[in-house]
Amino acid sequence: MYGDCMKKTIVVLTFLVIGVMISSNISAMISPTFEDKMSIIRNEKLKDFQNNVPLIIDSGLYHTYDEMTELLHNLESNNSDIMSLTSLGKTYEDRDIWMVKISDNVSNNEDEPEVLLIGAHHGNEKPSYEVLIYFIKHIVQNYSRKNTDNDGDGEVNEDPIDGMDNDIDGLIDEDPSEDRVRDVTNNTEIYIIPMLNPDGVEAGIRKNCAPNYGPFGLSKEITSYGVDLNRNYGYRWFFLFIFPKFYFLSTSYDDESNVYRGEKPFSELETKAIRKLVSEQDFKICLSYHTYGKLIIYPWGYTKLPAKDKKLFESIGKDIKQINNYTLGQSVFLYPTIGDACDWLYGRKRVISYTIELGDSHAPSDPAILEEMSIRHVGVNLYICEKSKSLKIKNRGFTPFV
Ligand SMILES: [Ca+2]
Ligand SMILES: [Ca+2]
Ligand SMILES: [Ca+2]
Ligand SMILES: [Ca+2]
Ligand SMILES: [Zn+2]
Repeated sequence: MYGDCMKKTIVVLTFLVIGVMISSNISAMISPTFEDKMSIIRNEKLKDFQNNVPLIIDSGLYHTYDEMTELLHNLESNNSDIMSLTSLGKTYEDRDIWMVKISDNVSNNEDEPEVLLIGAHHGNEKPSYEVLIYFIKHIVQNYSRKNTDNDGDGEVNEDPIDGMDNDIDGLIDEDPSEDRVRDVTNNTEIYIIPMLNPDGVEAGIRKNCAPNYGPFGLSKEITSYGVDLNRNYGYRWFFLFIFPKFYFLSTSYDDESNVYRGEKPFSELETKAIRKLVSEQDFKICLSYHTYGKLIIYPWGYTKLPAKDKKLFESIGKDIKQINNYTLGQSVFLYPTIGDACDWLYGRKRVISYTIELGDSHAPSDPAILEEMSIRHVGVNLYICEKSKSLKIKNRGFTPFV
């Protein structure tokens, strides 16, 4: 009797195990889950962090710092009614950190919702500044242009950049709207820092180029160069000491690491510049552009706990996803980090902040891929500007990190 019962149990269990294996395999084959996608990108990126070789690319496709500087000056002088260009300060290698402001009455600080767009925290992530340069050009080129039938089908602005085929002709976003550009420019204030880390861009490296004096700045000699600027923001800084294993490989206090976070919060000129700007302005939404992985990720990055505004992050995130077709989720599930811009912006001031991980590589060499990515994110940027107008969220009072 006992043996029979055992046999039956084993048979049932075997079928159960096989069933579970088959069904989970099938579901993995049908649609890779969020976690599957994340784990593939995670493994690639964590390996990438170990790689300190500068990124060398053919000239022409991507702007150099000097080319961008010249372009922005030209755009400003030809469009000074809606565009201003200011330096947020110098980097270690004496380059200006340029900030573009776009709005009507651009020299006034009007009572309009403010949006912040940042590129190139990491100097080897080329498209992260190109999409923003493209966006600036799109705005100034379309602002005073009359509504145009871009695709010559007799209708005007029938298919704006929103990821949808609005007029059901089989083409997507083929007739961008000049009115939309005007509306956003007239009714919001857009602050764009296309290249936060110009020293890193010129060197083709992730970090900036400032010297380090040991992990905590205690050495008299230079021990290495560069800080990962997107680990240098002052939020939950001490968690690295409390939970070192949780952040292993993605946030480091080893100054030679590619994800070295700096000797203390805001030790770097570039992050200091952002802190000052954010303390003076009242941003509603921020997009921080990076490469790669085709992701839209939002706080928290330091904990698996959900943010208070998780529902809002998800709902705005889904609208962004509609436009760029990226994967949406909480950033900790890519990998846990401390001191990234979005955790700090949201944690300190409740700015609704997303990291956009563009594309499949740090520097695609196909201009068509870059162009498509840029157009998509013109749509994303316009959308978050529009969204900022109806966003009823009270910013927290600014508390600088102590
Ligand atoms: Ca048009
Ligand atoms: Ca048309
Ligand atoms: Ca269409
Ligand atoms: Ca469309
Ligand atoms: Zn990055």
